[in-house]
Amino acid sequence: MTDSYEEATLTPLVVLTGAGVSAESGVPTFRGAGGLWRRYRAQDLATPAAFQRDPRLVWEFYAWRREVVAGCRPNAAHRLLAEMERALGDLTLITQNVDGLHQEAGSRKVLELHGSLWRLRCTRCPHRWEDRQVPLPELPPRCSRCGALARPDVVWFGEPLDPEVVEEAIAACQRARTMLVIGTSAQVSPAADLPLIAAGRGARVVEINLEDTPLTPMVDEALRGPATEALRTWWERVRPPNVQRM
Ligand code: BJW
Ligand code: ZN
Repeated sequence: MTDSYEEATLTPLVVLTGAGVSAESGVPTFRGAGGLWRRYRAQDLATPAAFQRDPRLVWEFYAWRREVVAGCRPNAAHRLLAEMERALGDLTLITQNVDGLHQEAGSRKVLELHGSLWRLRCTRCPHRWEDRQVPLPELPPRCSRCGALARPDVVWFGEPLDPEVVEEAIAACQRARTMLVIGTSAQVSPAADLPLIAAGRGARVVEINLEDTPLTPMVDEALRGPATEALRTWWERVRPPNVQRM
Protein backbone atom coordinates (compact mmCIF):
# COMPACT_ATOMS: atom_id res chain seq x y z
CA MET A 1 0.00 0.00 0.00
CA THR A 2 1.40 3.39 -0.88
CA ASP A 3 0.98 6.13 1.64
CA SER A 4 0.68 9.88 1.65
CA TYR A 5 3.19 10.34 4.48
CA GLU A 6 6.52 11.90 3.71
CA GLU A 7 9.12 11.98 6.43
CA ALA A 8 8.57 15.72 6.69
CA THR A 9 4.88 15.26 7.48
CA LEU A 10 5.27 12.37 9.91
CA THR A 11 7.14 14.52 12.42
CA PRO A 12 6.71 16.21 14.79
CA LEU A 13 4.76 13.15 15.90
CA VAL A 14 2.60 13.27 19.03
CA VAL A 15 1.12 10.14 20.55
CA LEU A 16 -1.72 10.17 23.07
CA THR A 17 -2.28 6.89 24.85
CA GLY A 18 -4.99 5.60 27.16
CA ALA A 19 -5.71 2.45 29.11
CA GLY A 20 -6.16 0.41 25.91
CA VAL A 21 -2.42 0.52 25.17
CA SER A 22 -1.75 -1.36 28.42
CA ALA A 23 -4.69 -3.77 28.11
CA GLU A 24 -2.58 -6.39 26.35
CA SER A 25 -0.12 -6.22 29.26
CA GLY A 26 -2.96 -7.27 31.59
CA VAL A 27 -3.70 -3.84 33.09
CA PRO A 28 -7.49 -3.38 33.44
CA THR A 29 -9.07 -0.53 31.47
CA PHE A 30 -11.68 1.80 33.01
CA ARG A 31 -14.66 1.62 30.70
CA GLY A 32 -16.05 -1.19 28.57
CA ALA A 33 -16.03 -4.93 29.24
CA GLY A 34 -13.92 -5.80 32.30
CA GLY A 35 -13.28 -2.08 32.97
CA LEU A 36 -12.69 -0.83 36.52
CA TRP A 37 -15.62 1.59 36.39
CA ARG A 38 -17.91 -1.35 35.57
CA ARG A 39 -17.01 -3.01 38.87
CA TYR A 40 -16.43 0.04 41.07
CA ARG A 41 -18.04 3.45 41.19
CA ALA A 42 -15.53 6.13 40.17
CA GLN A 43 -17.10 8.58 42.60
CA ASP A 44 -16.35 6.18 45.51
CA LEU A 45 -12.69 5.75 44.60
CA ALA A 46 -11.33 8.41 42.27
CA THR A 47 -12.50 11.75 43.65
CA PRO A 48 -11.12 14.02 46.39
CA ALA A 49 -14.44 13.63 48.23
CA ALA A 50 -14.07 9.83 48.29
CA PHE A 51 -10.58 10.15 49.74
CA GLN A 52 -11.76 12.58 52.40
CA ARG A 53 -14.61 10.27 53.33
CA ASP A 54 -12.65 7.02 53.44
CA PRO A 55 -8.90 7.26 52.78
CA ARG A 56 -8.35 3.63 53.73
CA LEU A 57 -10.86 2.36 51.14
CA VAL A 58 -9.31 4.52 48.42
CA TRP A 59 -5.83 3.39 49.43
CA GLU A 60 -6.90 -0.28 49.33
CA PHE A 61 -8.04 0.28 45.74
CA TYR A 62 -4.72 1.89 44.78
CA ALA A 63 -2.65 -0.71 46.69
CA TRP A 64 -4.45 -3.40 44.68
CA ARG A 65 -3.85 -1.52 41.40
CA ARG A 66 -0.12 -1.23 42.26
CA GLU A 67 -0.01 -4.98 42.85
CA VAL A 68 -1.70 -5.72 39.52
CA VAL A 69 0.59 -3.38 37.56
CA ALA A 70 3.71 -4.66 39.37
CA GLY A 71 2.91 -8.03 37.81
CA CYS A 72 2.59 -6.58 34.27
CA ARG A 73 5.30 -5.98 31.68
CA PRO A 74 5.33 -3.51 28.76
CA ASN A 75 3.86 -5.03 25.60
CA ALA A 76 4.88 -4.77 21.95
CA ALA A 77 3.03 -1.45 21.53
CA HIS A 78 4.88 0.17 24.46
CA ARG A 79 8.17 -1.15 23.08
CA LEU A 80 7.49 -0.01 19.52
CA LEU A 81 6.60 3.51 20.71
CA ALA A 82 9.95 3.65 22.52
CA GLU A 83 11.72 2.48 19.35
CA MET A 84 9.83 5.05 17.29
CA GLU A 85 11.03 7.80 19.63
CA ARG A 86 14.62 6.66 19.15
CA ALA A 87 14.18 6.41 15.38
CA LEU A 88 12.34 9.69 14.78
CA GLY A 89 13.68 11.90 17.55
CA ASP A 90 10.79 14.33 17.40
CA LEU A 91 8.14 12.27 19.19
CA THR A 92 6.20 13.40 22.25
CA LEU A 93 4.34 10.74 24.15
CA ILE A 94 1.39 12.00 26.17
CA THR A 95 -0.24 9.38 28.34
CA GLN A 96 -3.32 9.27 30.53
CA ASN A 97 -1.97 6.08 32.08
CA VAL A 98 -0.55 5.95 35.58
CA ASP A 99 1.12 2.54 35.22
CA GLY A 100 4.63 3.65 34.19
CA LEU A 101 4.83 1.01 31.43
CA HIS A 102 5.90 3.48 28.71
CA GLN A 103 8.93 4.49 30.76
CA GLU A 104 9.68 0.84 31.56
CA ALA A 105 9.63 0.12 27.82
CA GLY A 106 12.26 2.82 27.28
CA SER A 107 10.25 5.90 26.24
CA ARG A 108 12.14 8.94 27.47
CA LYS A 109 9.86 11.90 26.85
CA VAL A 110 6.59 10.96 28.55
CA LEU A 111 4.02 13.50 29.74
CA GLU A 112 1.87 11.84 32.40
CA LEU A 113 -1.41 13.76 32.34
CA HIS A 114 -3.03 11.86 35.21
CA GLY A 115 0.03 11.30 37.42
CA SER A 116 1.58 8.02 38.48
CA LEU A 117 0.68 5.06 40.66
CA TRP A 118 4.33 4.98 41.71
CA ARG A 119 4.39 8.46 43.24
CA LEU A 120 2.82 9.58 46.50
CA ARG A 121 2.25 13.06 47.81
CA CYS A 122 1.48 14.58 51.17
CA THR A 123 -1.99 15.94 51.91
CA ARG A 124 -0.47 18.65 54.15
CA CYS A 125 3.00 19.67 52.98
CA PRO A 126 4.42 19.97 49.40
CA HIS A 127 6.43 16.71 49.67
CA ARG A 128 6.05 14.34 46.71
CA TRP A 129 8.07 11.14 46.36
CA GLU A 130 8.49 7.89 44.45
CA ASP A 131 7.58 4.68 46.23
CA ARG A 132 7.71 1.36 44.36
CA GLN A 133 7.16 -0.93 47.34
CA VAL A 134 4.54 -3.60 46.73
CA PRO A 135 2.86 -4.13 49.09
CA LEU A 136 3.15 -0.80 50.85
CA PRO A 137 4.38 -1.39 54.43
CA GLU A 138 1.72 0.88 55.95
CA LEU A 139 -1.81 1.57 54.75
CA PRO A 140 -2.71 4.37 54.50
CA PRO A 141 0.88 5.57 54.04
CA ARG A 142 2.17 8.67 55.81
CA CYS A 143 4.39 11.54 54.70
CA SER A 144 8.04 10.86 55.53
CA ARG A 145 8.61 14.59 56.17
CA CYS A 146 5.66 15.66 58.33
CA GLY A 147 3.76 12.46 59.19
CA ALA A 148 0.44 13.58 57.63
CA LEU A 149 -1.70 11.30 55.50
CA ALA A 150 -0.24 10.61 52.04
CA ARG A 151 -2.29 10.19 48.87
CA PRO A 152 -1.56 8.67 45.46
CA ASP A 153 -0.06 11.31 43.12
CA VAL A 154 -2.78 10.79 40.54
CA VAL A 155 -5.43 13.15 39.18
CA TRP A 156 -8.95 12.43 40.37
CA PHE A 157 -12.18 13.68 38.81
CA GLY A 158 -12.70 17.36 39.50
CA GLU A 159 -9.01 17.97 40.16
CA PRO A 160 -6.85 20.15 37.94
CA LEU A 161 -4.09 18.49 35.95
CA ASP A 162 -0.51 19.71 36.48
CA PRO A 163 -0.55 22.98 34.49
CA GLU A 164 3.06 22.55 33.32
CA VAL A 165 2.33 19.10 31.93
CA VAL A 166 -0.85 20.35 30.21
CA GLU A 167 1.02 23.31 28.75
CA GLU A 168 3.71 21.05 27.31
CA ALA A 169 1.09 18.66 25.92
CA ILE A 170 -0.83 21.49 24.25
CA ALA A 171 2.37 22.96 22.79
CA ALA A 172 3.31 19.54 21.36
CA CYS A 173 -0.15 19.17 19.80
CA GLN A 174 0.04 22.65 18.31
CA ARG A 175 3.23 21.83 16.43
CA ALA A 176 2.38 18.21 15.54
CA ARG A 177 2.20 17.17 11.88
CA THR A 178 0.84 13.75 12.87
CA MET A 179 -0.99 12.65 15.99
CA LEU A 180 -1.62 9.05 16.95
CA VAL A 181 -4.38 8.41 19.49
CA ILE A 182 -4.12 4.92 20.91
CA GLY A 183 -6.48 3.02 23.22
CA THR A 184 -8.51 5.80 24.78
CA SER A 185 -12.29 6.07 24.96
CA ALA A 186 -11.79 9.86 24.55
CA GLN A 187 -14.41 10.57 27.19
CA VAL A 188 -12.29 12.37 29.76
CA SER A 189 -11.31 15.99 29.33
CA PRO A 190 -8.99 17.77 28.95
CA ALA A 191 -7.08 14.78 27.48
CA ALA A 192 -9.78 14.16 24.89
CA ASP A 193 -9.46 17.74 23.60
CA LEU A 194 -5.78 17.36 22.66
CA PRO A 195 -6.40 15.65 19.28
CA LEU A 196 -8.80 18.48 18.42
CA ILE A 197 -6.02 20.99 19.02
CA ALA A 198 -3.67 19.05 16.70
CA ALA A 199 -6.38 18.67 14.06
CA GLY A 200 -7.20 22.38 14.27
CA ARG A 201 -3.56 23.14 13.38
CA GLY A 202 -3.70 20.84 10.36
CA ALA A 203 -2.14 17.68 11.81
CA ARG A 204 -3.14 14.31 10.45
CA VAL A 205 -4.90 12.42 13.28
CA VAL A 206 -4.85 8.63 13.35
CA GLU A 207 -6.87 6.66 15.89
CA ILE A 208 -6.01 3.12 16.95
CA ASN A 209 -8.71 1.41 18.97
CA LEU A 210 -10.79 -1.75 19.11
CA GLU A 211 -13.90 0.33 18.55
CA ASP A 212 -15.22 3.75 17.54
CA THR A 213 -15.05 6.61 20.04
CA PRO A 214 -16.47 10.16 20.12
CA LEU A 215 -13.24 11.18 18.36
CA THR A 216 -13.69 8.85 15.39
CA PRO A 217 -15.80 11.18 13.21
CA MET A 218 -13.03 13.78 13.10
CA VAL A 219 -9.95 11.59 12.60
CA ASP A 220 -8.22 11.14 9.25
CA GLU A 221 -7.72 7.42 9.74
CA ALA A 222 -9.41 5.02 12.18
CA LEU A 223 -7.49 1.77 12.52
CA ARG A 224 -9.44 -0.96 14.27
CA GLY A 225 -7.61 -3.71 16.16
CA PRO A 226 -5.45 -4.39 19.21
CA ALA A 227 -2.81 -1.70 19.74
CA THR A 228 0.13 -4.12 19.42
CA GLU A 229 -0.93 -5.22 15.92
CA ALA A 230 -2.45 -2.00 14.57
CA LEU A 231 0.54 0.10 15.61
CA ARG A 232 3.01 -2.34 14.04
CA THR A 233 1.03 -2.34 10.77
CA TRP A 234 0.81 1.47 10.70
CA TRP A 235 4.51 1.88 11.43
CA GLU A 236 5.52 -0.59 8.71
CA ARG A 237 3.43 1.49 6.31
CA VAL A 238 4.66 4.97 7.24
CA ARG A 239 8.19 4.27 8.52
CA PRO A 240 10.56 6.57 6.60
CA PRO A 241 12.83 4.58 4.26
CA ASN A 242 16.00 5.70 6.06
CA VAL A 243 14.72 4.31 9.36
CA GLN A 244 15.85 0.73 9.96
CA ARG A 245 13.24 -2.02 10.05
CA MET A 246 12.79 -2.85 13.75
C1 BJW B 1 -8.04 -0.93 23.21
C2 BJW B 1 -7.55 -2.18 23.60
C3 BJW B 1 -6.48 -2.70 22.84
C4 BJW B 1 -9.14 -1.66 24.93
N1 BJW B 1 -6.01 -2.01 21.82
N2 BJW B 1 -7.58 -0.27 22.18
C5 BJW B 1 -19.19 16.54 34.92
C6 BJW B 1 -18.98 16.39 36.28
C7 BJW B 1 -17.68 16.40 36.83
C8 BJW B 1 -16.57 16.58 36.02
C9 BJW B 1 -16.80 16.72 34.66
C10 BJW B 1 -18.09 16.71 34.13
N3 BJW B 1 -17.98 16.87 32.77
C11 BJW B 1 -16.68 16.97 32.44
C12 BJW B 1 -15.95 16.89 33.57
C13 BJW B 1 -14.46 16.94 33.64
C14 BJW B 1 -13.89 15.55 33.93
C15 BJW B 1 -14.35 14.62 32.82
O1 BJW B 1 -13.83 14.63 31.72
N4 BJW B 1 -15.33 13.77 33.10
C16 BJW B 1 -15.95 12.92 32.06
C17 BJW B 1 -15.88 11.47 32.50
C18 BJW B 1 -17.35 13.41 31.82
N5 BJW B 1 -12.44 15.70 33.96
C19 BJW B 1 -11.81 16.00 35.09
O2 BJW B 1 -12.38 16.09 36.15
C20 BJW B 1 -10.33 16.25 34.96
N6 BJW B 1 -9.99 17.48 35.61
C21 BJW B 1 -10.48 18.66 35.19
O3 BJW B 1 -11.19 18.77 34.21
O4 BJW B 1 -10.09 19.72 35.96
C22 BJW B 1 -10.68 21.00 35.72
C23 BJW B 1 -10.31 21.87 36.89
C24 BJW B 1 -9.68 23.08 36.66
C25 BJW B 1 -9.37 23.91 37.75
C26 BJW B 1 -9.70 23.52 39.04
C27 BJW B 1 -10.34 22.32 39.27
C28 BJW B 1 -10.64 21.48 38.19
C29 BJW B 1 -9.55 15.16 35.66
C30 BJW B 1 -9.73 13.84 35.03
C31 BJW B 1 -8.99 12.78 35.83
C32 BJW B 1 -9.23 11.36 35.29
N7 BJW B 1 -8.73 10.44 36.24
C33 BJW B 1 -8.75 9.03 35.91
C34 BJW B 1 -8.20 8.27 37.13
C35 BJW B 1 -6.68 8.48 37.26
C36 BJW B 1 -6.09 7.75 38.40
C37 BJW B 1 -6.32 6.28 38.32
O5 BJW B 1 -5.86 5.62 37.38
O6 BJW B 1 -6.96 5.78 39.23
O7 BJW B 1 -7.94 8.80 34.75
S1 BJW B 1 -10.34 8.42 35.42
C38 BJW B 1 -9.75 7.33 34.17
O8 BJW B 1 -10.19 7.79 32.86
C39 BJW B 1 -8.23 7.50 34.19
C40 BJW B 1 -7.90 7.48 32.73
O9 BJW B 1 -6.63 8.06 32.49
C41 BJW B 1 -9.05 8.24 32.12
C42 BJW B 1 -9.26 7.97 30.66
O10 BJW B 1 -9.56 6.64 30.40
P1 BJW B 1 -8.99 5.93 29.11
O11 BJW B 1 -7.53 5.86 29.17
O12 BJW B 1 -9.59 6.53 27.91
O13 BJW B 1 -9.52 4.42 29.33
P2 BJW B 1 -10.96 3.78 29.01
O14 BJW B 1 -11.05 2.54 29.80
O15 BJW B 1 -12.02 4.76 29.12
O16 BJW B 1 -10.86 3.40 27.46
C43 BJW B 1 -10.01 2.35 27.00
C44 BJW B 1 -10.08 2.36 25.48
O17 BJW B 1 -9.15 1.43 24.99
C45 BJW B 1 -11.46 1.92 24.94
O18 BJW B 1 -11.84 2.84 23.91
C46 BJW B 1 -11.21 0.53 24.35
O19 BJW B 1 -12.00 0.26 23.20
C47 BJW B 1 -9.76 0.61 24.00
N8 BJW B 1 -9.01 -0.66 24.03
N9 BJW B 1 -8.23 -2.64 24.65
C48 BJW B 1 -6.52 -0.84 21.44
N10 BJW B 1 -5.89 -3.94 23.10
ZN1 ZN C 1 4.06 16.12 54.57
